[in-house]
Amino acid sequence: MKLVRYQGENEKEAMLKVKEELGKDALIVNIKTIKPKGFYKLFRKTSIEVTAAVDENISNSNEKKANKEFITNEKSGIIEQKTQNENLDIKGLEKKIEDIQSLFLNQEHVKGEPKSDNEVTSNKVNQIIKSIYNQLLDNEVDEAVANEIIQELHLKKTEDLDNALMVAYNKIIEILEKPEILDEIEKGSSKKVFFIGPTGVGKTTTIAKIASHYVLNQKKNVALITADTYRIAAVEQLRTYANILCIPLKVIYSVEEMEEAINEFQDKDLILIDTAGRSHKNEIQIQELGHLIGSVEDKETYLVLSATTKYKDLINITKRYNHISNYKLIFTKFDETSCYGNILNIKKKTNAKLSYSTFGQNVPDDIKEIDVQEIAKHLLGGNE
Ligand SMILES: Nc1nc2c(ncn2[C@@H]2O[C@H](COP(=O)(O)OP(=O)(O)OP(=O)(O)O)[C@@H](O)[C@H]2O)c(=O)[nH]1
Ligand SMILES: [Mg+2]
Repeated sequence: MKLVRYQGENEKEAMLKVKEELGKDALIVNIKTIKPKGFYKLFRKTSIEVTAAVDENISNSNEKKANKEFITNEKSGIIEQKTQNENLDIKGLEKKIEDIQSLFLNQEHVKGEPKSDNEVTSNKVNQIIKSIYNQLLDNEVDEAVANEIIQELHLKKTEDLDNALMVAYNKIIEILEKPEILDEIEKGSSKKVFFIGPTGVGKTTTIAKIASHYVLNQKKNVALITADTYRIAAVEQLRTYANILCIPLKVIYSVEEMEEAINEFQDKDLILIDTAGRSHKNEIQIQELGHLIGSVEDKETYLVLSATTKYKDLINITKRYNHISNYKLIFTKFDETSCYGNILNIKKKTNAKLSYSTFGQNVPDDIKEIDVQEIAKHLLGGNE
């Protein structure tokens, strides 16, 4: 009886290998989950290891399949096949193990080639760079941004994967910058905050979450204004939240009414202004919005985007809003995606500060300051 171990991304894949190589006579003796360890875990997914026992006589009768045994490498999770009649030359074996260790760096889905510098870089450094680059592309980081990140690795030329990951991690944190959210609101400061963005991204829900926080936790005087008069339901949606929180709501139809509403709320601590979702394809609507925002002095503006929107669309949306100066970015619907590349891409493209992330429909709980460390880790393969 001989014990052989196989690894796969999931149980099905590992079992398939057992079946293919050992046939139906193999007896499964153990199935375990292999969790990646150390900083390497940023890079590797959990895998499944199946240990199978097979009768050597039976397996030897199956010529091609049975004359193979498998050695696995804990670190790489890659399975190397070795024929039994190969002699156990120690040097050859050591070389093989080295090869296996470096193999994990050659990911299966090579999407593109990272730009390399002109200087001679060792093979190992190149492998590390390539694997980080591919990891970033897997998370939908734009090629130009991924190249900027790995540029740092070319400079550092580190042959240590942990170090390389730290360098990439720090570079991502540097690009994402420290987020800025509505912080302490001074009493009576009548801070005016606009929420703009495409239809259905979660502007009104986000306003409700922020209003709830300041009313319930910070005991501030909050007022709401809505310029979203395109849909009756939109006004009613905000009125419902205003009623629950016992705060005033003004519906405005023009720039003049906006001025009046702001005057009326000048004793408030915080005035949150909802706007109608604008299609980025409708330039006139967006110009009107710009006009409305321009009519209010001393305001903050948040462009609300969904983390689930395609990169191309996000680029077009932000292009449309680029005449609205100094906005910060809120990303909604984090709960509906596991690809965070666009957060980095859009941060880089707009150079706007990041602020909140929302991750569900629950008011007021599903909102927090965007966690840049979490995003950086995720982009490098952690938390998968
Ligand atoms: N899964 C998820 N859904 C969200 C989140 N934020 C908002 N939503 C949902 O998205 C839908 C649209 O939300 P709204 O707040 O009405 O979006 P809006 O941007 O105000 O939409 P318009 O006013 O039509 O432009 C609602 O069903 C919300 O419950 C979030 O973080 N995650
Ligand atoms: Mg709305």
